[in-house]
Amino acid sequence: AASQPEGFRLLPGYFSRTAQEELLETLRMVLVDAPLFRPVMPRTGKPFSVRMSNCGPLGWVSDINGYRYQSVHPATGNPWPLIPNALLQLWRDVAPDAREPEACLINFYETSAKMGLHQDRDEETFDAPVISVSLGDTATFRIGGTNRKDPTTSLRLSSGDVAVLGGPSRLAFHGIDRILPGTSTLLKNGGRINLTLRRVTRD
Ligand code: MD5
Ligand code: FE
Repeated sequence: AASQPEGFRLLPGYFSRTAQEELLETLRMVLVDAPLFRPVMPRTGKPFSVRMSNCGPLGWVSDINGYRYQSVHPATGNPWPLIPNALLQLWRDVAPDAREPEACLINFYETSAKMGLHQDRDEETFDAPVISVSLGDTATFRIGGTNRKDPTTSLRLSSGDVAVLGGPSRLAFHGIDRILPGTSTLLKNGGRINLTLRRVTRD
């Protein structure tokens, strides 16, 4: 669509049902090591409606002091688990020329959770794309331009879909308006998992 920024690519059904189940099983092990935590907004301390964790050398966290990438889990103090091989393979397939991803943010949405319109700009470099994987219930995703006031378009992200945000779309405003309950049988208790692979440093 006209208001969808250049460089945005949706790859519907990239992961088969079997591949989704295998990835989910691997993620469950990751989340034993690095449990979901509920971040809070800087300054206000207002809790996010999503819970999060990470894998990779760096993980994104938000607390009263700000947003940042750090090498350890905020609650356990342990290094984040390794990024699962299936996700490294995805990155190499979709972004073969980019440096390896350093962070994989794991977002868990209950049916009532959402994510307001924002840009991802806590990374040192925006050269690499952000690559997103959706698992579980379908989400209504909104994406605009690089200015908050730019017009937005809404599209659905379903289980197994991959979204690639490269080029100008790397700094596009985006958010999750709602989760559509009962749209997937992948997660027994419903809800949605989103994985975002990112390059963080310039080294
Ligand atoms: C999600 N996650 O589905 C959303 C959207 C986040 C986040 O926004 O920061 O964890 S995934 C699609 C996405 C991810 C990162 C950047 C952009 C889109 N983008 O630049 O448009 O949990
Ligand atoms: Fe984002």
